[in-house]
Formats: sequence, C-alpha cells, structure tokens
Amino acid sequence: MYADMVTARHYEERLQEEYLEGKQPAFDISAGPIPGELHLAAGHEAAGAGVCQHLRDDDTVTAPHRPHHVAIAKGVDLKRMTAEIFGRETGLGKGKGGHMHLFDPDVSFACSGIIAEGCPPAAGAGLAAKKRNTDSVAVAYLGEGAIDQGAFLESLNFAAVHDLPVVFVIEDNDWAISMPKERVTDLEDGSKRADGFDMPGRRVDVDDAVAVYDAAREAVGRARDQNGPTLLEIQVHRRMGHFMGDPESYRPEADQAAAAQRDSIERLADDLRAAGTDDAELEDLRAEAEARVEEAIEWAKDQPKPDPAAAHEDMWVNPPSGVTDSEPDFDLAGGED
Ligand SMILES: Cc1ncc(C[n+]2csc(CCOP(=O)(O)OP(=O)(O)O)c2C)c(N)n1
Ligand SMILES: [Mg+2]
Repeated sequence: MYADMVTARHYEERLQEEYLEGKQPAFDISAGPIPGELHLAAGHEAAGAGVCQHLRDDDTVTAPHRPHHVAIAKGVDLKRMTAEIFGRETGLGKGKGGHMHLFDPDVSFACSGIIAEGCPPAAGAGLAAKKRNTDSVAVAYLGEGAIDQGAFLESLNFAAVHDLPVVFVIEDNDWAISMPKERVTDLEDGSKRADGFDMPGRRVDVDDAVAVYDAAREAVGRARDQNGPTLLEIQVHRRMGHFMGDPESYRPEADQAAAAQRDSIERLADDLRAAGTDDAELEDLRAEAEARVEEAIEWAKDQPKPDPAAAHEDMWVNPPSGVTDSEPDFDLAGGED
C-alpha cells in the first residue's frame, strides 16, 4: 500500500510540473505536453490503495474523473497510462481519451469524466460475474458530489435486488468543484444511502490506509463470497484545486491548510515504523516509486503522436458526412444488432 501511495503522489507531482509547461502566461488549456483538463488526486491515495489491495486483475474497477491513484493501485500499465495522458499513439486509448478516459482491459480498469457513470458498468460486471458463477467482484468509485446522481442510486438498487458482488466506494473530499458538501446534501455520512437499499454501509472517518484496508477487506470478502454489495465512504482530502489551473478562490484558507496537514502517506509511514519497518526500507520504496514514475514519463514523452487521420478510427457511429472521405465501416440503419 505504501509503494502504491508514494507512487501515486510522486506521479501527480510530476504530472503537475509537466502540465504547466507551455500553459503560461495566459492559461491555455490546450497548450503544452498534456492538453486538456487534469484532475489530480493528491490526498486521496488511501482510498485507492486500501481497497485495491484486495483485488485481482479479473476484478473490475470503475473510477471517476480523478483516477490516477486508483489506476496505480489497480495495477494499470503505468507507461501506457502516461502515454495516454500525454496524448500519444501507444497510450491505453491510442491517445484519444486523455487522463479521464483510461481503459486497461488487462487489469479490468476503466474511468470516465461523467460523474457516477462508473456505477452502472460496475453493476453490470457484478451481474456478469454472478451469471458466469465466478468469484470476481466489481468496485465503483465516485465522489461525495455524485451521491445524488440517479445512476448511483439506480445501481445501488440493482446491485441490492440481485445480490451482486459489487462494492461502491465514495471518496468524500468535502468538495464538488467549488460546492461544499453541506450545501447539496443533509447527509453527513454518505454511507447511510445504503440503508434505503437494505445494504450494509460503512464510513471510514479518516484517510487512514489501514482502516480503509480493514473496511474494504470485509466488503470485498462479502462480495467474493457472493453475499451481495456494500457501500463504503472514505474521508479523503483534496490537497489541490479541483483541476489544474483552479485558483480555489472559493475555498477558505483554513480548509486548504487542514488538507495540507493531514497526510495519509505520513500516517501509514508512522504505522509502518511502529510495526518495525525501518526508515531505510521506506526510503527504498520511495526511491523505487520515483524511478518508476520517471521511467514512465520519459518513455511516454518519446512516443509518437497519433496520425490525425486516425481520429475517425475506432468510432461507434459513422462520422457526419463531409467529415471524412473514407467509407463508413458499418451502417447504423442496417438492422443488425
Ligand atoms: C453527470 C455530470 N454532471 C456534472 C459534471 C461536471 N462535474 C465534473 S466533476 C464535478 C464534481 C465532482 O465532485 P465529486 O463527485 O465530489 O468528485 P471530486 O471532484 O471531489 O473528486 C462535476 C459536477 C460531470 N462531469 N458529470
Ligand atoms: Mg468531492
């Protein structure tokens, strides 16, 4: 867990540096080596590592727009993920998806920029596991700002009614862009949403990786033993803006300072030291993580950019007429399913 968490933190620090290259003096979102939006998850690491530690490659994970810590903990190929973020041809999605649309079938991982969008596919993966009588499980991550979304509530209901092996994980960082949690919900503990679906719900109040690990072991074990879904909520902290370039003028300084002070990585390091791990071992893990991140970034930056003509390949609908000269490869009106 410590290795995953320090990898995720260092990865984001490095992406932050790369992202800012060329975006100044007036912030130009499309300029520089990482075009588009970038949502960093520093402060969320315990939720990724503590849950994914219990998962296998054939367990499905769907993550939202803030996905890197979860992807790293799930074992997504770091080089191809980085190439995707840098918009390169060898990226997980041939450079067409960017950082919010990572998809790695080798470890059953996907994420989406549409909030709560991962919940129905996770319920679907759970249904598939049940019908195939395998013991794989599915985990859907979402933010606390998404707990009033229909897709989430319908998925909870569907998973509960069909006793599906799904764990829903709310990462509560107190904010949805500039909207503080208390202005959109009266529920302090989002895991109570489970009560309405007769499903177990549990909140982990602090971003303590060991506490997350314990709560997730029970929830994932319950799913794997075919005893149905669980809803977990984990308190995390947003150490950065909603996305890169967010001036956070809406956020009280005290809240920012509190987030900066709480650090689940330092907390886990203290726990490990108390359990007998020496500093040299922690330092080795950190150095290995940093080297792995550097290697992935260097590799990604060396990769070719996609041919613009490839923009119309791998599409699910025909491009509008006049956009491309190539013949459509299937006919939507053809009547086949
Ligand atoms: C269905 C939908 N509505 C609105 C948005 C715009 N949007 C992007 S992120 C976000 C807030 C998400 O907050 P939260 O779920 O708490 O996640 P966090 O960003 O805090 O990790 C919103 C409203 C979206 N992407 N999808
Ligand atoms: Mg949030």
